[in-house]
Order: sequence, then structure tokens, then C-alpha cells
Amino acid sequence: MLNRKILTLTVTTGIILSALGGTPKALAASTTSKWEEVTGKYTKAKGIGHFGDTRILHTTKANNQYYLQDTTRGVKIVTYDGQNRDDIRPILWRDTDKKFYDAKDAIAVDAHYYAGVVYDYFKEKHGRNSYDNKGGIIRSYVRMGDFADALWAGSGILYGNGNSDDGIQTRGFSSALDLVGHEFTHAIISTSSKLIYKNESGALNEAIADLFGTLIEHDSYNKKLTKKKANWNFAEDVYVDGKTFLRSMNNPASAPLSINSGYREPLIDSEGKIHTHYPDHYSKLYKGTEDHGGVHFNSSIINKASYLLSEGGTHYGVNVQGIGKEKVGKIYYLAATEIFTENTNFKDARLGLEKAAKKLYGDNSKEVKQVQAAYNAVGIK
Ligand SMILES: [Ca+2]
Ligand SMILES: [Ca+2]
Ligand SMILES: [Zn+2]
Repeated sequence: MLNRKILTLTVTTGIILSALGGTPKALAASTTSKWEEVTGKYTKAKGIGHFGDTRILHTTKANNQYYLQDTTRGVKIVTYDGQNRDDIRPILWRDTDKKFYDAKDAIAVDAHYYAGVVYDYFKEKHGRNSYDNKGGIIRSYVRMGDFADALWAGSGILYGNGNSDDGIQTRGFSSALDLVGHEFTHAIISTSSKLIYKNESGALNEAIADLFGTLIEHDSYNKKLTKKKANWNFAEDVYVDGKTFLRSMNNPASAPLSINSGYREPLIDSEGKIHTHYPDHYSKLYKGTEDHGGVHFNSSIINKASYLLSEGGTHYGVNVQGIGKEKVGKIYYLAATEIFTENTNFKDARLGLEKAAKKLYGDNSKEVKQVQAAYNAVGIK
């Protein structure tokens, strides 16, 4: 029943269930009172994820079982089993022989391992200790039954098993590192700028989540943690066909609108304008009430600007010289955690990013000029 409820909510909100959309009551109750905990001995174990990579897992040994509880990062990182039940009774994911090698383990292995990768990225690159910068417990919750989505639910990340709804086969939603990073970034925003999940501030929230998910994917590839080449598409690893993706940061129009369950073609806004592709310019902004005011749609305008700022290019006749992923990460991180506020809109976002770039690189730096160029290119002036 609860799964059904979550499913209904996520169908209307797209890929995440936001703070504004609300957390299902039963889930909120179980996150505060029923998350299982164990005390025991720190132990390294191994597991195999969705793509066959063997991962080192940090676990806790207790009662001759090995639990997915990593006490080496922040307070801890824990991964729970939803047991494909209709109600929520999270128990720690466990194994008896330290080898999380069964096919059913893959979703838990990837969730647990990638939570650590994401934690490490923000610690190393931005000095942040977990999403709240206080070492907050990172909870992942997998085996949610027939539920094809991932979401940040206020106190944990929930990953669906995947299914073949809409004729498109999806695998466990913890399989995509960019998606794991995306949900974790929502958690960071929820404890810092608190961008309201509606209209432009909500789309900005979505875009920042896409950006860090993608930067983490690239960082992971550079560190050789994964063999799969990094890219600027989003959530592609979830799709079994190997070619579908949810969104594209470099070429928003290349992602099919129909994939995101929040949008059905044609998307018609309150001014009667028909939207057939994700927008890459402010003149293509969706104005309407679907999906909290198009938060997973209008985010593509910011996504394109973020991509241009990193990699460069000419867009609508405006040339942008890329400053690279490291600097883009620093500028957006500073803006998202210290400059943006709950109501920051796209124009404020440009100003906030300029401010961040000035603080980091100087008032007349090329970085500031390229922030301006990237936002000029997508029509945000
Ligand atoms: Ca085993
Ligand atoms: Ca990707
Ligand atoms: Zn999201």
C-alpha cells in the first residue's frame, strides 16, 4: 500500500520526491523510529554491483552476520532492505559470508558503495562532511518492490528495483552513480540554501543535482573507480537498452520527453505553448503547473549553461570558453551552499554564480566572464 502511495507521488513529481511534495507519513515514522542499528566490529567485505564490478564494502560484523554499515565516513553510511514489502520495515542489509555476490545483492552493493563515493567526493573536493556537513547518517533504502524511481525522502535515499513499465526496462536505480549523486545533492541543498522545490528555484535545485551527479561520475571515472566512460547524459545506467537516458546536459533536446513519467507529450503550458523537447534557452521556459512548475524540465536551461561553462562551445551565437569541471564544481558548490536562498530564481542564480566566481577567482577573472558568457548563451541576463 505504501509502495503504491510512493509510486503515485513519484509519478507526479518525476525522479524525486521533494521536501515540498512531502514525505509519506508511514515512511517518515519509520525513518525516525524503526531504522535498525547494530554495534559490532568494523570489517571489510566484497560485493558485486549491477555491472559486475567487484567492490570493497565497509561493513559491521555482529552476531556472525555482516551488515552494510560503514562507520568510516561521517557518523556512518547504512543500507537497508525493504524486503519488497508493501509496508516499510527497514532492516539492515546483511550477509553471512562477507561475499555480497548474489544477483539480489547488486542493488544494495551499488547503493552502499556509491554512497561512499559520493561522500568522498564532497569531502575531498569541497570539505563537506556528509550532506549536512555534520557527518549526518546516509541511509539508502533498496528493494522497494515494483517501483521504478529514486528519491530523497528527507532522511534517506530510496531506490526502486526497476521494472519494464512504459516498455522500457530499467535496472535497480542505485546502478547509476550520477543518480546517486543527484539525490545526495538534494540532501545538501535541503540543509543549506533550501531552494524551494517549485518553479525556477525548484528547477535550479534539480539542475544543481544533475550537475554534481555528473561531476561525480566524471571524477569517479578519472579515479578509475569505474570502467564506464563518463558523459553529460543523466541516469543512463538505469536503462537496460544501453542507449536511453533521462536528460542530457550538453544537448537537452536529445532526451525524449516521454521517458520522464512526469511529462507526457505534448507538454502544453499555461500560455498554450507546446513543448516537444527539453529547453536549452530561457526563451523556451515552460510556464505551467505540471511537476511543480516544470522543475525537471526547465532545469535543462541551467544544465546547458553549466555544461557550456565547463566544456565551452558556441550556443545561439554566444561563445563560451570552458573553465573545466573542477572550477565549475567549486563555483556551483559555493553558490548553492552559501549564496543562494530559498527563492533564488534563474537570474539570481546567474548573479550568485558570478559572486561565487569573484570570491574564488577575483573580480575581473576569466572565470567570472565565462559565467556571464554561459548564462548569456542560454538567455539568462
Ligand atoms: Ca554471500
Ligand atoms: Ca551520466
Ligand atoms: Zn531530483
